[in-house]
Amino acid sequence: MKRILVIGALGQIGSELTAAFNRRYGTANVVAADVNEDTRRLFPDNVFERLDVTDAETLEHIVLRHHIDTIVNLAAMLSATGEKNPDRAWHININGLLNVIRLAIKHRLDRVMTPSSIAVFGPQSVLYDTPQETVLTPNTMYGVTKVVGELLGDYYFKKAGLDFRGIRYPGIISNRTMPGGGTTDYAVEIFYAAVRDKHYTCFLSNESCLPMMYMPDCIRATIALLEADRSRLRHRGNYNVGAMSFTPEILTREIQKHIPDFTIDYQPDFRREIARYWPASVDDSAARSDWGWQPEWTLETMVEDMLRAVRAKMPA
Ligand code: VAH
Repeated sequence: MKRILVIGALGQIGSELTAAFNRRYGTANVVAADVNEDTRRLFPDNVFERLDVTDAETLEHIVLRHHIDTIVNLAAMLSATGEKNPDRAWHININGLLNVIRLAIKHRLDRVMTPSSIAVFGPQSVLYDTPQETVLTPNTMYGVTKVVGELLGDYYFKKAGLDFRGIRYPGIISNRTMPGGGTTDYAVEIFYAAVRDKHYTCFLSNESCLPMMYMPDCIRATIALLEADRSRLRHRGNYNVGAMSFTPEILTREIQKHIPDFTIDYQPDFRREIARYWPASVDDSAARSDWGWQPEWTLETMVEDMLRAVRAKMPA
């Protein structure tokens, strides 16, 4: 693994993963690509390529021009936005991924990584301490595309020897790049509202318990799996990883330890139904045994660090 192409380098995870790759592998070995030109501004020292992941021809030119041997494909339309435009979610999430897979096989790339998500689970899944193996009947197009992505990775691993890796990310909380179009985005928005307004109107209900992870843990898990010894991996694109689980009510009480007069009210929308059939917690024992996963951030330390970072970003 020497030359990494990050597709979706401007996104919530992509922007921080690209920075982490630069620190770990050197900017000369990391090509940042995104459908949005702004990436260039974020990573002035990286080679930047404007790329729509559904454009196979441009993707192939980039892979060949920069001698790419590893692709981390983060391009996806997330759960909430995907429900408003399911056809486009399928097109980006599946046809984009197939372009990456076909190119990786054609040019014998070293490995491909693309996220899965807890969105693969649904009404028939075990939703508490959700196991690695359970019924996957997602109730969003985003979740459907993530199940298909996992199956495609497994299929091409068996049929073509493609080294395909992925993590079922929980909700990711971060303070650099705002998330977009996700159901778990409330857990980021709430910090800005708490600092700015001391009040937040939540689009989920107070008992929507979801697994979450702070971005530093997300980056560490992603790099650990990307670098893991191939022979130790019993799964391909579908490792469960956990760190913490909470409801908006629990998160509110933790924020109130720092902002005592912070208040929340609830005006649930369609995203409550999406969250209803996502796990409250996951069993990540496979990730812990296969590639040494171990979270470092807790609800308490995450809230403290998020408030510190958001306060530093907000005008006094
Ligand atoms: C979403 N943040 O809300 C994403 C994630 C676990 C959910 O995949 O759609």
